[in-house]
Amino acid sequence: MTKLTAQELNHYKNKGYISPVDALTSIEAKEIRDEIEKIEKNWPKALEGINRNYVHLISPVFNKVCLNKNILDAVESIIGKNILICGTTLFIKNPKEKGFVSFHQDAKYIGLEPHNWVTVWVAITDANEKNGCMRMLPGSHKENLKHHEENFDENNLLTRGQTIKNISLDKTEPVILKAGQMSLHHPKIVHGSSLNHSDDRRIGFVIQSYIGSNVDQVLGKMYVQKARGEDKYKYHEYSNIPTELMGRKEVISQNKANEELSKIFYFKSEKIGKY
Ligand SMILES: O=C(O)CCC(=O)C(=O)O
Repeated sequence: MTKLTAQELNHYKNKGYISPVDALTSIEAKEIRDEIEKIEKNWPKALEGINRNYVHLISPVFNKVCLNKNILDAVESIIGKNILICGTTLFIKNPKEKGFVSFHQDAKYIGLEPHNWVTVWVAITDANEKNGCMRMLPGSHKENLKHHEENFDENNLLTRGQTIKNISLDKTEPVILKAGQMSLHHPKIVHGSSLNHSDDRRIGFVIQSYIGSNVDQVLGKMYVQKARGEDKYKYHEYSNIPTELMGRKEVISQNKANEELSKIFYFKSEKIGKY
């Protein structure tokens, strides 16, 4: 059991995130990296743009991560025992590229209400200050949703380049993880990440997010999968479970889900971004 300890849970409640928590073994993390690199080699566009989302629908290996017991035990400590998986995203920063993530709050544009949900960031490679790990502004989850400027910067890995301005870096805390460890963060915590200055990739497999079955999608439609417990609310449509890497059925499911996701991401947006 890796249920969060009382101390870890207090950290989450006070600061809005908890890390590091053990999730996968380093061998399992390497298997995920291999799966990513196999897809990139054989289907070069398959993880690009909007396709970096709902990746658990195209690969049984990714899907298995979402059902990992260590992860679900920790998630259960935060949102309770009725857990749905409602999305995954790969956040990859390659060396020498200029990718960054501006400071933002996840709850701003995602339409998941109430905020009984949590995002799990699983490190597939080590994540540290050199390669642009996430940084959290502790306690910011207790504040309201903030104004975000929509900059659509082409190196910003967020959909609209949504940015909360004037966050002082020295008030933020780095989320340093070894490959296989995870962090869990609150829908309203202010967080972001900077450039990768290392010689290797920085890869996060992000379950975005685990939601309690009482959480509805108020801006559109999301496809879910049951992770644990009961879904007595039945707010969402269920996705197919992948049985084959990049099979026809799998790709159709991902495309359908991403088409709906795009409508949520760009709800009332003046422009459509890269993702
Ligand atoms: O991977 C990153 O650097 C940022 C990811 C992020 O913003 C998130 O998981 O909510």
